Amino acid sequence: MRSLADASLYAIIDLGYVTAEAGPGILEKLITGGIDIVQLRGKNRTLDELSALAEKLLRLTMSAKIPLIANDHAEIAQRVEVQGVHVGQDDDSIEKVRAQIKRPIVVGKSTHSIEQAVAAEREGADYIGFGPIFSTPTKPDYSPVGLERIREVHERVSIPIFCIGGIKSENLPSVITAGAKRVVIVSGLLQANDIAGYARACKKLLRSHP
Ligand code: 3NM
Repeated sequence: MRSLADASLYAIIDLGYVTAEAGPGILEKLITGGIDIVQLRGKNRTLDELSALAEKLLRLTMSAKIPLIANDHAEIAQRVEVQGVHVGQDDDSIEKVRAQIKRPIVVGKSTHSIEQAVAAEREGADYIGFGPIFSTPTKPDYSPVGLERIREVHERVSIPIFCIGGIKSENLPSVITAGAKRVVIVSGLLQANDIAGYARACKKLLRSHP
């Protein structure tokens, strides 16, 4: 299984962009393009629906040896052997999620400021999302943190940091130049005409700036 330390490109199967039926086919393309880790995100979907899809996605991620992370719901990780759970600022604490799951799992947390990033590391997160870097329709109610904070968060936090929010292949070089080593790309990947090619191009940019 690929480790977080070796991961630079994080994709999300977001049911705001793709249907559950299309999810596995899209994941295959993302895997072909070389994504390192993937999350299942479906706001306002039932646990039954998300767990059934997680089961299907897990078959693909297991054979590709990359982690599958469930967004928001520790219950999915109780039903399906996903490798991790991602929580937001308003979700359950990391401690509560770990206590709920009887096996070692990865727990990631969304952070939207340097203070939240430092607090998430202290709270025991395995990685953080940091953003939104740019404004994004995928998470419309958040103001962007901006490129300027990227270097600072890397100085203050030592767990893996995945910059997120409005990142596309076009602006990825500016995000990397600002100090990012790892990114999450949602709509850019899911709406690409050639998903595998888009992922491959982003991976190449991330690799060329170790
Ligand atoms: N979380 P896109 S920004 C899911 O800042 C999510 O925590 C964010 O989608 C955060 O790549 C975001 O389409 C949306 O902009 C990312």
